[in-house]
Amino acid sequence: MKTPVYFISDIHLKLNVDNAEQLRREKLFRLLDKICKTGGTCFFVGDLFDFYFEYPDVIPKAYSDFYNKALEMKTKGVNLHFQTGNHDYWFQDFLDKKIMDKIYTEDLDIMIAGKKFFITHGDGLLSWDHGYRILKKIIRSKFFINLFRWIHPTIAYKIARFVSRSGKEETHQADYYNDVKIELQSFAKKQFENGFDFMISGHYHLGEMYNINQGKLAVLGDWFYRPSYAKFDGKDLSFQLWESDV
Ligand SMILES: [Mn+2]
Repeated sequence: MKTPVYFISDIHLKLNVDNAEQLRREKLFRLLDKICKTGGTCFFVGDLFDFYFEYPDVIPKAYSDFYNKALEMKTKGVNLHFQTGNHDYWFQDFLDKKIMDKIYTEDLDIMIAGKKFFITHGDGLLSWDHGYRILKKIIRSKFFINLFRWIHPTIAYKIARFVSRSGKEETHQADYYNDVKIELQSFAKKQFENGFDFMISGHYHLGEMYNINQGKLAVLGDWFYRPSYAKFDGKDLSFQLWESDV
């Protein structure tokens, strides 16, 4: 994988492009332009889209500016890697062949410039996520996807908007975030004991990096409250908040 590698996750590009969404995208595109200047790899660690469902002949049009930006990055020599999250694993050949250079649907164990990385979107990782892990198997099954594909796109996207809206209500107590932090850190500690140097996770929207023994765990931030990214320069991993004025 070409270095430097930039890790970004949980952008949740929306289906409804209002003013706030437009500003969020401009902020993201400013970072993507910056990445074009250094080259390397831009690695999206899941939930790039709030909802993505591709049909053999139909793609979601709400993301057309992102497709353009992605193609521009590729022509400037940036490689685009994408690990699917829980909001955007229903891709087909448009995302796979035209937009991204590489797509991963599973957790990734990879060497980059001599360092061992564990890269995961992170959904289903927590020890108490039993029910979710079963649901994840069902909604990612070929059977479920083929069934959903026969719903007219207008209706399918109406369902998606509804599910996405109802998901917004989900806010957690500080205790929850603390439990998540502890759980992720103990998971990472085991990975580091098993020879990994770095672990990258999205999904939990923490936007923080932790030093654990000799390893580093980056839990990336979402692009609503804590726009951020991690950067591997070929030697070390650093974490950056991406403020609006940068
Ligand atoms: Mn997620």
